[in-house]
Order: sequence, then structure tokens, then C-alpha cells
Amino acid sequence: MKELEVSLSKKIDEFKQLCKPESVVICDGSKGEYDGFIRELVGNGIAKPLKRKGCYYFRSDPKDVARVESCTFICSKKEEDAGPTNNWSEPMAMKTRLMALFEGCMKGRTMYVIPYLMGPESSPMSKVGIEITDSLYVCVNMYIMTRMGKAAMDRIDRGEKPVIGLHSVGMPLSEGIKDVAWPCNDEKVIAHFPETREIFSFGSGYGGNALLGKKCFALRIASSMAKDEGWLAEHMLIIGVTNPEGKKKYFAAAFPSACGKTNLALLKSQMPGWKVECVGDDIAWMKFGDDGRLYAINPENGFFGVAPGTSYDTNPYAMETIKEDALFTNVALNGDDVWWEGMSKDVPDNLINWKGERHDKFSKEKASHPNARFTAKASNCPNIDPNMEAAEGVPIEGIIFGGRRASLAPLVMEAKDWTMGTIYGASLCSEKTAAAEGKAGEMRQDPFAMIPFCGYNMADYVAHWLSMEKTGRKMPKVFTVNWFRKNKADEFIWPGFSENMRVLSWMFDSIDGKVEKLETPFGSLPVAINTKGLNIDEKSLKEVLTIDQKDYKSESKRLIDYFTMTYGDSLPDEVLTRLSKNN
Ligand code: O2Y
Ligand code: MN
Repeated sequence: MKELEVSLSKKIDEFKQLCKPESVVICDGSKGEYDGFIRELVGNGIAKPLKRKGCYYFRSDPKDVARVESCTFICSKKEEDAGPTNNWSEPMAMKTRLMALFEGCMKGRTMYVIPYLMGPESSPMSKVGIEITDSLYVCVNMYIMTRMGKAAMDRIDRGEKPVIGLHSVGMPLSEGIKDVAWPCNDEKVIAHFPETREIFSFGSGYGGNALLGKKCFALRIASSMAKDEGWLAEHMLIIGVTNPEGKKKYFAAAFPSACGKTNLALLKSQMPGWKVECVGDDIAWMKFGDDGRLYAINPENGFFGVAPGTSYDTNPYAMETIKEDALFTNVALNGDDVWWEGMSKDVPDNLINWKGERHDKFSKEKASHPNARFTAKASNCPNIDPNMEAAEGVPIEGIIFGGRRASLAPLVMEAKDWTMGTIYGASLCSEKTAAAEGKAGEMRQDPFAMIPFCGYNMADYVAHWLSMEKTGRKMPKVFTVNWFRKNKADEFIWPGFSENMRVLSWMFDSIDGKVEKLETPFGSLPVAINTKGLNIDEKSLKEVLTIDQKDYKSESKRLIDYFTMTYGDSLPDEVLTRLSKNN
């Protein structure tokens, strides 16, 4: 690796003075380096080799198991720029707090400098980042999740300015302090400075809190960049759908958590002639090209997927992806293999649960944590799209917004125009499951599935979406979907999973003007979808494909109240005017 660029090496020196590590390692992102890091993690007893080739097992501290939204801040100069749905801190006040936390926080540890690229190597839409961390677990995960090392350094050498993130687990090894397998701190802060494009993360070593390329850079900081530069950074999967004639269209889709995003991204079609290929499962960066079409790249290079619920029945491609060279965190151990709820019908004997204790298979306790994860390279995935690395990205013809609603929302509905499509995104909401915090059935509004990830004011974000429509642009068609409609007996009406291919095929044909639609003021509904070979009765099909217009009018009113209460008069007038027409 070449000498570090001057301002970057000054910054690293500054962080070194602050954090006082024992040593500094500049990562080159090579396979040899990764293998060395893994050997060190195994040698220290932090990682356990599994019988799956190249796979390793990690167990976190039980107090550090998920993203910490309450400790996540947007530190813009003006509070209104963070908006009512983000925690805000005045930048100087947050910097003062951070300097105190980071002072000496890496004592006795190594400071790793990780240069990484978000997006394909040759894409002008890709961006560089530097993560400075004291966690080797972060290093090996970043190796899988990003393009780490040379690709990023080359760009920095050519003058590209990286987004710099400082991360510490927040447990200095001062004299007499013994290290633990998963160091962390009870005090956690994940702070974003959108105006200076900086990230500081303290106290957690887990997932989105610590792998700074993901939610912190690719969504919170990137959404702010995208607003300034006229593009979109979205919490969306990207898929390519091919029909039996070999014609292909790309879709991007936003879903709140626990609504089947990875399952749709990795869908294995059972419909003759139809195929789905995956460009990305979580994040899309999208920009209009000179030809007026919207192009998307996946900034990530791997999947950080939820393990529980994943099986050969629900997601065979995910199971294939994690057969080799994957990392597993907080799942259960089954001898020298892994196990989680939903992987098999029967719970194996002699499991060790995610906390390292013997699992009583007859108890109500879960053996794996509900947020247990696998980390795997996208290139391991059998349905990875051949254009994942395309410099120009893939052309998006359809955008899908999906929620989880037991009633009201139909299986699929198409917006008449971009404004209505933007309203579909802004209205996204999800009913909580029994497993989630809060009362089951309780609704959480999650506009664009971006509530935890928007780096600025959500009202401005809606305005940014509306501003995307310009003369000469070929706007993608926008759809709303709901796989989770229930009948009076509280049973899911639609089978979901691979059967969602039928809905994708309807959207595909609708874009080509090949389907008959029922027009309503709220959107266009299918007159029919392909149900050949599907075990669903006429009444249920009708229920899931139609809407009650009276209920939809009340829903428009509810949305107006929610928008007005949350955003006051800062939401674009167009949204409320359009909704008012419909109530
Ligand atoms: O960071 C975590 O612990 C889980 S959050 C996450 C991870 C991967 C993809 N998406 C999410 C999310 O919360 O949307
Ligand atoms: Mn996500």
C-alpha cells in the first residue's frame, strides 16, 4: 500500500493522539490479511471455526445485540435540519461529548484503519470511506460487506475525499484490565455530522452501529449527500426480473424490517420461465442518467442477513449463500455447526444457545437471538445478478413500497403518477409483530422504510422525492404491496415467499401495458393475477386484490392527521392536497 494521502494521515494522527492505541494497522483489504485476522480471532477465542468451510462463529455481549436508535444522533447545525423523527444534537456539544468518550479509549488495543469503497469499483456513483476502529470483528465483517483496500485507496490517491468514521468498542485495556470476548460499553453514541460528512460511533461492536459503511454512511450520510447532489440513497433491495420471453426489468423495493426484504431479494422463482436475480438486499443508490432513466447501484458487497426464519423452504438461495465463507453472530451452536429457529422443524438436541448456555429445547426460550446474523459475500449467492458490478448501475423500471398490514392494504396497487407514488412511500407503515417491542398489531409509520436511517428532515426528504420528476425523465412506475393481509380467522390470505413471483410478474406486465386494471382514486388494482397451480379460493383472492374505498378514505384522513401532527406545515403541500382529494 502506498503512503497515505497527507490530510488523511494527519487525521489518523489526530485520532491516534486522541484514542491512544498501542499500535496502528493500515488495512490493505487482501485475502491474506483477512485470513490473518481470522487466525488472530480464533487464537484469542473470539471466533470459533465451524464445520462449514471458511465459516466462523461469534457471540456478542447480551447487552450489545442490535442497532441502538435511541443513542443515534444527527448533528446538524440547525435542529430543524434533523427534523422531528431524528435525535438531534448541536454539533459542538456532541463533539465535546465525543472527545471525552474517545480520549484514551483504545489503550492497549490496535487501531485498524480500513479504507473501503461503497459501490462497484468502476462506477462513478461509488463513494469512498475510511473506518478507523479498534475491533477486529469489524475488520473481518467490513472485508465481506464492502470493497476494502486498494479500490478505495486508489480513489483517495486520485483526490476523492473519503467519509471518515471513527469507531471504538469503548473498552480501553488500561493496566490490570483483562480483555473479554466481546468488549463494549454501556454508554453508546452513534453520531452523524451530515454537514462535514463525519461519523463517530462509540460503545457498540454490533451490526449497523459498528460497520460504518452500512446504515451510517450508505444511508444517513449518503441520504444527505444525495439531497445536495440530486440523487437518492434508499433503504431498498434491487432485483432483476426476467420473463419467459427473456425480457428483463429491474425493480427497487423498500420494506420496513421484518417484512420479507431479504426473501424477496433472494427469491427463487417457481413460476415457469420467470427468474429473479439479486443486485442488492438492503441499500440502493439511484441517479437519473443522461438518457432520462433511473440507474441503481448496490453500495454493499455482501449480506448482513437475519438468520432466524431462514431455511431451504423460505429462502433456498440464502441457505446456499452461507454454506461456505460466512460469519455467524448470535445464532445457536449445534456441535460444530450453526442452528436457528426456523432452520428445521425439529429443534436438535444438545444445542448451545446464543449466550453460550445449554439450550432446553422444551423451554419457551429461543436458542438464537431474534437479531442473530450471517455475513456473506454477495458473490457467493447463486442468483446474484450479472450486472451487480456494472459501472452505470441497472435501469430501474419499477419501485415497490411494501408494508405489513393485516387489513386495508391490497396485495398490489399501482400509483397513477410519481406524486401518488411518493405518497405511497411517505405513507409506508407496518403493524408490529408479537415478537417486536410494543403491542402486536400496533402501527409504526415508517416513511420510505427510512425513519431510522434518514440523515435529515423527513419532510425535506419527501420534497426531494417529489423533485425527482422532471421533463425528459422516464419515471419508474411505483407500486405498493402487502404480503401480510389476514382473513377473519386471523390467517394470512396470501402464501408469500416464492409465490410473490406472481405479483412481480403482474407488475412487470403492467409496466408493459399488458394487464387489465381496475382504476380507483387511490391507485390501479389488478383485475386478475396468475394463480395457476396456487391453492387459493375465489373469495380470498378477491379480498386480497381489492380495496374498500370507504376504508381508504378514512386512511387518507388518518395520514393527513399523522403528517400534520408530525411535520407541521413543513411537508410539501402537494402531499396533503392530494390526500385531501381522496378523503
Ligand atoms: O444492525 C443490526 O443489528 C441490524 S439492522 C439491519 C441489518 C442489516 C440490514 N438491515 C438492517 C435494518 O435494520 O434495516
Ligand atoms: Mn435494512
